[in-house]
Amino acid sequence: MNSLSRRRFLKITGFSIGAAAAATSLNGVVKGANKIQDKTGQLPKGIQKIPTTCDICFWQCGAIAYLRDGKLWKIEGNPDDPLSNGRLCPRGTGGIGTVPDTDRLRAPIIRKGERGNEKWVEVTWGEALDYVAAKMKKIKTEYGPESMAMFSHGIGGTFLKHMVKAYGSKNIAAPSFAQCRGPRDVGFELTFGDIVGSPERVDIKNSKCLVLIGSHLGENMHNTQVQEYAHAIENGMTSIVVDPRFSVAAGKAKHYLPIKPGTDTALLLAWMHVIVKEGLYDKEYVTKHGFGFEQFKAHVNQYTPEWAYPITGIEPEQIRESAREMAKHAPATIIHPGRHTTWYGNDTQRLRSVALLNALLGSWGRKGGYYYQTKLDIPAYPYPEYPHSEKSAADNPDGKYPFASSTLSTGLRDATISGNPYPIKGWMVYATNLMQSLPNRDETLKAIQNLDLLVVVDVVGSEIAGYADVVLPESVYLERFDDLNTPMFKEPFVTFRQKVVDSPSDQKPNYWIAKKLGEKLGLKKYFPWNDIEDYLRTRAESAGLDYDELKRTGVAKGVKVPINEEEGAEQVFYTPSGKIEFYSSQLAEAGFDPIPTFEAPDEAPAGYFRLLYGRAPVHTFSKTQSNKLLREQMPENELWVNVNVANRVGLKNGDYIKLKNQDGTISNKIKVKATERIRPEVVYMVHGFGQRSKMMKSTYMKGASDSYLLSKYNTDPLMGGTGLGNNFVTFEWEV
Ligand SMILES: Nc1nc2c(c(=O)[nH]1)N[C@H]1C(S)=C(S)[C@@H](COP(=O)(O)OP(=O)(O)OC[C@H]3O[C@@H](n4cnc5c(=O)[nH]c(N)nc54)[C@H](O)[C@@H]3O)O[C@H]1N2
Ligand SMILES: Nc1nc2c(c(=O)[nH]1)N[C@H]1C(S)=C(S)[C@@H](COP(=O)(O)OP(=O)(O)OC[C@H]3O[C@@H](n4cnc5c(=O)[nH]c(N)nc54)[C@H](O)[C@@H]3O)O[C@H]1N2
Ligand code: SF4
Ligand SMILES: [Mo]
Repeated sequence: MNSLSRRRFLKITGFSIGAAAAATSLNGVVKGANKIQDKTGQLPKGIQKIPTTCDICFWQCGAIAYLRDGKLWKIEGNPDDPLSNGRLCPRGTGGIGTVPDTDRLRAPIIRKGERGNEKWVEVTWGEALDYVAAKMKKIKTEYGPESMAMFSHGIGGTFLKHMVKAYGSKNIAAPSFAQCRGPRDVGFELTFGDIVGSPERVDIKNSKCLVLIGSHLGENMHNTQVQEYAHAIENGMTSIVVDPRFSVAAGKAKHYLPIKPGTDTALLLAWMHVIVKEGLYDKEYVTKHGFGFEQFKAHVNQYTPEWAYPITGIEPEQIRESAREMAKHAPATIIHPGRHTTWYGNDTQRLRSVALLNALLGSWGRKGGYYYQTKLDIPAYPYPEYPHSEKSAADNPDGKYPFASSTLSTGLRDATISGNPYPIKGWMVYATNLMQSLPNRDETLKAIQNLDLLVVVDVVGSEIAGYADVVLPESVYLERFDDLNTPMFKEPFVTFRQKVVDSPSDQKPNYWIAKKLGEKLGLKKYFPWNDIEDYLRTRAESAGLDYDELKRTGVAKGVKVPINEEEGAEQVFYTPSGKIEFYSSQLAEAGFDPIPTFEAPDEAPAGYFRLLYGRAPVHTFSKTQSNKLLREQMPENELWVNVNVANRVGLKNGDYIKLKNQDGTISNKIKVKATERIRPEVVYMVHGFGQRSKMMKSTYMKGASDSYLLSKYNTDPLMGGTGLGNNFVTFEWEV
C-alpha cells in the first residue's frame, strides 16, 4: 500500500491526525520487521515470526506475531491471508495488549455465598472441573442433558460446544443471531435462497456504488470490508449513506440521507417505487430470475417519494436522485445488508426490502455486487456420533418464530425463566458477556437465579463472570491453538490460530478445558486425540494438506472458482420457486406480508430521546476496554447530543450526565459530545462501556452502557430477533 492510500485508509477509519499517529505507533514498537527480513531472506538474530490469527473480533484475520528475544513484540497482518492482506485493523494491532492485561483471571475461582456478590476462592483446575462435572451430572440425572444450555461466541467455543453436544444437549446459542445478523440472514434467504454470511459476500472492491443504511463502515472496522471500501473510494466509487447520525462513512458520501430512525423500510419502498416506475431496473435479469414481479410492481406503486417524505424526513427529490444514482451503476451497485440488523422488531421485512432492491438492480451474483461464496472443504474430525435427543431445542417452542434458522439466545433465556418447554438448569457461557450483549438485564438476572449451575469461561472477570458459580480462566488467543478456519469467501483458503507465547499464570486453552471436563463426564470416547496438534494434523491431512507447511506459513489456499456471472458462475436460487422471490409464498402461507410493507416504529414519550448505539474503531463490544493499548485510545464512551438540544438544556461538551430510560433505569455518568452531526430527536453512544463488574479494575464504571438502558425490545415475529431501537432516554441531572 502506498503512503497515499495508507493515509486514505486512516482517514476513512475516522482517525484524526493525532489518533492516526497513535495508531501508527501501535503498529510497531520497532518498525519494519518485514523489511529487514525481505533484504536478507531471513530474520535477524533474536526475532521469531509465528503465523496465527487475530481474535480481537471473530473476523479471524490471518496475522503474524513477532517475538523478540522470546518476548511478544508485535503483531501484523499475514500478507498471504485473503482477509487481512497483510494488514490488521487498529484493534488487531493492539491485540498484543491482551497478554499483559492486568484484569486477567489467573486461576479458576468458585463463588462463596450469594450469586453476584463477587466473593471468590481460588481453586485448582482439578477442583473447579470436579465441581462443574458433579453439577452437570446431577442436572443430567434430574432433568436430562438438554437442561444444560450453552452460550458461545467465536471459533474458540468449538471444543466446548463439541463437549456439550457429546453430553447430550443441542441448546447452544450465540448473541450473533437474535441480537445481530438474524434478520439479515433470514430476509436474504427468503428472497435469494441463501444468506449473506460472514464475511459478507459483498464485492465492495469492484463496486461502483455502495449504499450504506446504518452500516457504519470505518467505525465498524471489519478489516477486509474497510480495506475494500477504502480501495473502491480511491477508484471513484460513489456512495450513498443513510444514517440519523453523520457517520464517518457519511463524510465520504455523495448523497447523505439523515433519516428519521426506524423509517428505513419506507425509504426502501420509495426507492423501489422510483426504480420500477422509471423503468430503471434490470429487466432482463428480473424477467429471467424473478418470481412474482407483477404483484411486486403493483404493490410498490403506492409508495411514492411524496408518501415517504413525511415518514422519513427525506425530500422526494433526494429519494429520486439517489435511486437514479444506484441504477446508473448497476449491477455494480451494492445496497449493503449491514450486520447488526436487530433494530426495531420488524427487521426481517426491512432486510427483505434491502434484498429486493438489490434484486431490482441485478446485483446478486454480479461483479461489484454480491458474489457466490466458496470454501475450502476440510472434513470434520471423525468423532463418534452425538447422542440422540427426543427433545427439540428449548429456544423456540412450537415454532413460535417460524423462520428462526438458528438457536435464539433470548429464547434459551425465556426457557430458563419459565421452565417451558422444559427446565433449563445449567448455563455454560464461553466468550460472551451476556450482561452486555442481551437486552433487558432484569430478565437475564431472573434466568440466572433459576440455575443450578452457571459456568463462565472468560479471560477477565467480565460482568457475566461476576454472577457465575465457577469462572474458568482461559488463555488468550496468542497463547493457544484453535480449530482450523475455513470461511466462505471469494476464494477457498484455510488459516488457523497457533500458540505464540505461554500463558503467564494458570490459564488454560478451551480445548484443554473441554477435553478434561469431557473425561470427567465420562465422555472420553469423544476426545480421542492426545493433544490439539494431533487433532489439527488429522484434520489437515484428511484434506491432503501438509500440516507442518501450514504451520509455517499460516495459510493454505484451494483452487479459485468463478464467483459471479461475469466469471462464468451459474445463478442458482434455493428458494421454493427456484427464483428470486419478489413475492414470497412462504411468508404468505405463514400469515406474514409476502411483499414488505412499512410499519412505523414506537414514538418517543414527550421529553425523551431515542437511544442509538454503534461501534468505535478501537474497541470490540465489551471485550477490549481492559486492554491498555486500546483503552488508551478510547478510555470511555461519549454521548452524542445534537448541539441545539445541548444548548437548549444547558449541556456543554465535556459535561458528565446520567441518562434515565422509559422504565426508570439510570445509567452511569457519561461525557457529553455536543455536535451538529446527529438528528435532534436521538442520542448516540458506543456500545461496550459502563461495566459494573468489580473484578474489572481498569474499566469499572468507565462510561455508560447502552445495554443497561435497553430494557425494552420488540421481537421480530418472523425469526425472534430482538429489536433494540425502541428505547428512550432523558437526562438525569443528579450526577
Ligand atoms: N470496531 C468494531 N467494529 C465492529 C464491531 C466492534 O465491536 N468494533 N462489531 C462487529 C459486529 S459483530 C457487527 S454486527 C457490526 C455492527 O455494525 P453495523 O452493521 O454497521 O451496524 P450497527 O451497529 O447497527 O449500526 C450503527 C449505525 O446505525 C445508525 N442507525 C441507528 N438507527 C438507525 C436507523 O433507524 N436507520 C439508519 N439508517 N441508521 C441507524 C447509527 O447511527 C450508527 O451509525 O460491527 C462489526 N464491526
Ligand atoms: N446493547 C447492545 N447489545 C448488543 C449489541 C450492541 O451494539 N448493543 N451488539 C450485538 C452484537 S452485533 C453482537 S455480535 C453481540 C456480541 O456479544 P458478545 O460476543 O457477548 O460480546 P462481548 O460483550 O464483547 O463479550 C465477549 C466476552 O468474551 C470475553 N473474551 C475475550 N476474549 C476471550 C477469550 O479468548 N476466551 C474467552 N473464553 N473469553 C474471551 C470478553 O472478556 C467478554 O466477556 O452483542 C449484541 N448485543
Ligand atoms: S477485523 Fe481487526 S480485530 Fe477483527 S480479526 Fe481482523 S484485525 Fe482482528
Ligand atoms: Mo454482531
